[in-house]
Amino acid sequence: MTTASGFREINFDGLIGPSHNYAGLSLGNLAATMHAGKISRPREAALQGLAKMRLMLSLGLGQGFFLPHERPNVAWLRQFGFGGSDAQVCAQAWREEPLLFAQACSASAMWAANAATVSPAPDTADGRTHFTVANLSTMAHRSHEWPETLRQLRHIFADQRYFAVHEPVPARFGDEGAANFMRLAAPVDERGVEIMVYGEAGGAFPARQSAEGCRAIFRRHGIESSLTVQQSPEAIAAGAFHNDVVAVAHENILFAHEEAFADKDAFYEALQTRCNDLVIVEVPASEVSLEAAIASYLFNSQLVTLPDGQRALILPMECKETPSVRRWIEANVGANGPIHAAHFIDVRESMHNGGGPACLRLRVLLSPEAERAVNPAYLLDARTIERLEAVVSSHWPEQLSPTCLGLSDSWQHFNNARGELLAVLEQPFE
Ligand code: SUG
Repeated sequence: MTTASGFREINFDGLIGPSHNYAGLSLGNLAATMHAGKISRPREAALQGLAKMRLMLSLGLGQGFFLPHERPNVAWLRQFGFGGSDAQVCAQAWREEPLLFAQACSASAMWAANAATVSPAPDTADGRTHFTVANLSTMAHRSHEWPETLRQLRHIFADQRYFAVHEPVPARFGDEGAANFMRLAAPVDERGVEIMVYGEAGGAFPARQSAEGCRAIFRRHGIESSLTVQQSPEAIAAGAFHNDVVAVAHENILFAHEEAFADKDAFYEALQTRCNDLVIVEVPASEVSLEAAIASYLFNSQLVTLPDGQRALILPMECKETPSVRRWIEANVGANGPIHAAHFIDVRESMHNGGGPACLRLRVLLSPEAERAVNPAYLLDARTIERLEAVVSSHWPEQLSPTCLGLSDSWQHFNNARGELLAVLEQPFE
């Protein structure tokens, strides 16, 4: 929705790249582990992502996109001592270090919620929108995304009167970007409370977000009203490798699972004192277990306000197919609010790697002036979506198995597909 002062949120989705595959690279991400070795469908994956973007546009919401990164990432492989031509680097890496090579091929930059943490202008000391690119240092296949993400963000949000794009925090301190960030503000164009959720190491699965990383970002962005909150170890153990698998915030609504936070009473109390008209929509474990929430990605939905002021959840299909989750939605989403409507979408190709609707997008709240300063090449209308669909339909592989990553035909296919994409987009991207 557009506020009285004209602020509105634009979602930037990662266009799913041609190398999308199920290599099982993310320990603690149960969907990805469960689908390891299966055959992926990159073309279908990208079309599903584009259909989501199309739905958002048709609902009257702002929509942008990020380009897929070049894969395999040969420059990264060279850092491991592989040399010669690009093809020689790839062949040697596949032969000698197949896991490393799979990590160099991952299309994981599609999950744009992990691109950066974004503090909207009303919250920051200098009144600009601040971005800190995520270092994603916990997972090898994601740790080499940041240089290209930084480049694209600086290209999109180049106007320093409105935007500041920061480099990642030091890699020793894991940071996974907006997946562990929430903001509560009513109205949205007034100063909000920014929340970052970190994990404590020691469980069976990695805790990807460090508390130091959260606090560093708040300092860099000049945030006055901030909270750093611990994710519950039970949630991480159950497969919530990011906070956005168990909670999401929008305007004055916190929508969260009962077991999302380590000390929810202290957290809710701190929120009550900082957020006007706070509404906590908590889903009790007795109605939806952590396991069902994580399998369905109920909380990885996009909670949005439509132009008529109604609030809607954009949910993955899996929520309809999980009986306890479907029952909760039927009983709690409706005209009496606070969440009025539910839209279900099919993003199964991404879901099988643990990425739901909210993972695929980075939210950026912008004033009208700041929106005009965004590089228009990365903003979508129906015509550009059609162009993207056409290039994906002609050039993205139909199927891919992780064992095919080592074929030189695959690398050529990925490169050609990306080249065709850049050729079809009218504006200069590189
Ligand atoms: O980092 N999956 C991603 C999913 C990211 C979801 N993002 C948010 N929750 N915001 C991850 O675990 C799987 C890739 C593989 O196994 O091949 C992967 O990276």
